[in-house]
Amino acid sequence: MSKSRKTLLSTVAAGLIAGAIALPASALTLGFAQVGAESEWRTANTVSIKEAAKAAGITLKFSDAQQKQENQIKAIRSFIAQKVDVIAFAPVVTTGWDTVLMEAKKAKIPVILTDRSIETKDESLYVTMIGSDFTEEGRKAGKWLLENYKGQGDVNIVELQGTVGSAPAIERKKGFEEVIKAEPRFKITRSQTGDFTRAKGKEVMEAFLKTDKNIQVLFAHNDDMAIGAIQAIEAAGMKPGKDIMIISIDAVKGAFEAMMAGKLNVTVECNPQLGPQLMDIVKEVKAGKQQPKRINTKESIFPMETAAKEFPNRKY
Ligand code: GYE
Repeated sequence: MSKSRKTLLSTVAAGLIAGAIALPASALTLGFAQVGAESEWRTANTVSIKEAAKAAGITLKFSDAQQKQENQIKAIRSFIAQKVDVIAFAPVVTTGWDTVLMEAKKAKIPVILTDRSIETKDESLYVTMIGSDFTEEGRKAGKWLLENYKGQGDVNIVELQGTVGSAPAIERKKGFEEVIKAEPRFKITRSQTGDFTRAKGKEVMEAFLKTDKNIQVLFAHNDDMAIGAIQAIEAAGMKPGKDIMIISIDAVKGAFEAMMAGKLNVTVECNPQLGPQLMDIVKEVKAGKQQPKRINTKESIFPMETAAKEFPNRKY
């Protein structure tokens, strides 16, 4: 081999090695289709996902569906077209996902569900689901009520449901009803959706109070609706937390403030900080590691009396 040829070859080889060293391990891209920004919980969830992706060195393509399934489906299709490594999403409702998830499967892009579950006959359409046990949250709310309600006679309960057809609305209702049916004097007299927002919670509570003020308990599927309802109760000249006992779910800071003001009686914790766990799973899935079909988050319950002590420790 001529000397110049040799030099050329070794230069090329050195260049290749240097190139390989200089190239960063190609970053994973995650497409995340979020439900929206309907509540304090959701905002904390979004922050957790964005921060965790950054910390994990994962490139995040984030889309906000404004609580509409059609927008989430569009976002998932666009993630498929962009050939992301993994798709994750918090399904706004439980049904209607099979077609788009088949498309992801055909494109060989693994899908992870976060926060909310789906109903499907084909479990192979997603790898795993990370989130809370909403039925258990509903049960905790019901048990707290039965153990802490002191009045005599019939107990009329009004219910503010979450988004129609969403896993947390369906399952929280189910868990709560399962427990209270043990004591027939506890009855849900009115139940309507407040779509997990403060504005709707207020509006629906106003309507409830207009038709019938004989209400002893409010069960709200999230804190934001409870906070909206508190305004409606005050506007009707009643004392929230006293004239009407209020039970809600999430345990966001706004709920702690309401409890410290004596206006909310109890909140059941639902942890929105799913980001770090999701990023770990994204990496493991790409590395081919098997995942359990369901990963539950750990949660607690906070009555009013514990609010001032717990408040400084709250992260969302
Ligand atoms: O409770 C509510 C939010 O899916 C657990 O969605 C989530 C729920 C949460 O809008 O505040």
